[in-house]
Amino acid sequence: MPSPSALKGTSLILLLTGCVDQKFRRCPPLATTSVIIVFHNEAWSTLLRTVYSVLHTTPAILLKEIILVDDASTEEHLKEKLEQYVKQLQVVRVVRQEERKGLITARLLGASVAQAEVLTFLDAHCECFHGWLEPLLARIAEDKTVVVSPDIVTIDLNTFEFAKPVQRGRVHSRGNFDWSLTFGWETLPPHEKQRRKDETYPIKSPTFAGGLFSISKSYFEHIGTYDNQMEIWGGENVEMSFRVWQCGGQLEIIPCSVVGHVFRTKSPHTFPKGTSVIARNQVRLAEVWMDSYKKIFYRRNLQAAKMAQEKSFGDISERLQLREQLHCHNFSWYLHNVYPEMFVPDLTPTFYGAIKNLGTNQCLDVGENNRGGKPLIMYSCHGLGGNQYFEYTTQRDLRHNIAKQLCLHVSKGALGLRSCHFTGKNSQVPKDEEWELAQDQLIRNSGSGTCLTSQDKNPAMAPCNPNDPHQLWLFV
Ligand code: LR7
Ligand code: MN
Repeated sequence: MPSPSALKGTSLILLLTGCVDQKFRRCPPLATTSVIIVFHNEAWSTLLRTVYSVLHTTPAILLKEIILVDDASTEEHLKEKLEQYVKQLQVVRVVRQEERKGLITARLLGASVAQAEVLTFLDAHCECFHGWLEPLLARIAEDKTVVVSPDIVTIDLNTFEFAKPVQRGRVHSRGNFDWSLTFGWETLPPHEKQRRKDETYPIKSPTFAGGLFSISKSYFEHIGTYDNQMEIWGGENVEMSFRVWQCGGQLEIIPCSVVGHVFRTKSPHTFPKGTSVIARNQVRLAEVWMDSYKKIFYRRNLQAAKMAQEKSFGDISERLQLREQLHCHNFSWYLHNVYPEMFVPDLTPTFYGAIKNLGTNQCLDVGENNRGGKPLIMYSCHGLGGNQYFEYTTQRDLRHNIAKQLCLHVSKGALGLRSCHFTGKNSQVPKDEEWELAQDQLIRNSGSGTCLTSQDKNPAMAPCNPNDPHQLWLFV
């Protein structure tokens, strides 16, 4: 039988002291919850570890049931054997999605049969820590328009250990997104630190990871559950984040609730229709929630742009109707009020795309995994955006900004890539990050007065010479 480390009396170190002192009302008791765990071909040990950790850490009075939703797994151990095994656990049952459609419709199936007042979703490779549930339910009891996530701790992929508190530190994170619509984590901005009266206080979060959360069942229905035409994996967490905020709800991380999750380095799932379903899910969310800001996303994902143009992302009329019915705010409201720290690139940059060199017919390219600091390269123009995507902005910097905002600069005569100095508020473009794009097709750096060239198949800086074709560039 799996033995969750939470039971070994390891330590309460994972919990903040203020959390240990918290009391929760017994009369009337908090609402009960249905825990919904969706899975596709999950390993027996991790799935059961998740189930047992819920059983061992949740007061029986609060736990209505655990619903395991099988998204058409093919592994033998997840069939009859699993069903027989969980019978002895009484409050656990298995429901099956016959056709492999992904985690979104699987969660919807689980929610549709759930009987408790609050739904709690978990991934199938989690471990709940002592006292994880009460703070989530207590917050919903205060305000049922709040969608709450636990503080998610990493379970090591190889050893299956909880990350040590030292590694975790006392630094809290919140969820964000970038303009390729990828979810990420960031540290709290100063105003959020000030707003919180003590360390047990909920953290407001612009987006949520989406796998581990509790929500009032009636609020889940009110706010439009999920987009049931999203398939397999991806995008639904960003969709729900925008929707909850724009339509009057809130997303919070509750630091006193701790749940471990096994973070994997790559996706273990098959995608029966290919991975383009991720872009399709993202286009659906961009079309419904992002207004004209969707253009910023499309410039960064040409596959998505193509789907949007060809209208091959399915029917979204029901979702648009929902936005109408709930009188939701627009995306600009979300950016200003929920995530004012977000840098919004030009809606219409002066130039954008790949930068092609007329001497070599190759394109300027940031190379693999360049998050600033690595040298740029010249590479065959592939027309896919990605590492060859640049924007020449209204403030005259040259950005590679699919995820992070990275700027071309010249220091000590050399071309480089680094985090942009211009971030919107109270900031300016330094001369070494400023570029002049003149009629003569030269790309001139304002600080050094030198021009971008392709030298021995590498991008470099040189004294400007409009007669050298290696110094002539074109946005394509
Ligand atoms: O086709 C599928 N069918 C499924 O049932 C694909 C997946 N699944 C199940 C899978 O077995 C798992 O239980 O869905 C769950 C999530 O899939 P993972 O664990 O492979 O992906 P992930 O941990 O990267 O997922 C994160 O992003 C997803 C985007 O669609 C979902 O929102 C996940 O819920 C989310 N996980 C978390 O938020 C946990 C915290 C990690 C972070 C960040
Ligand atoms: Mn997961």
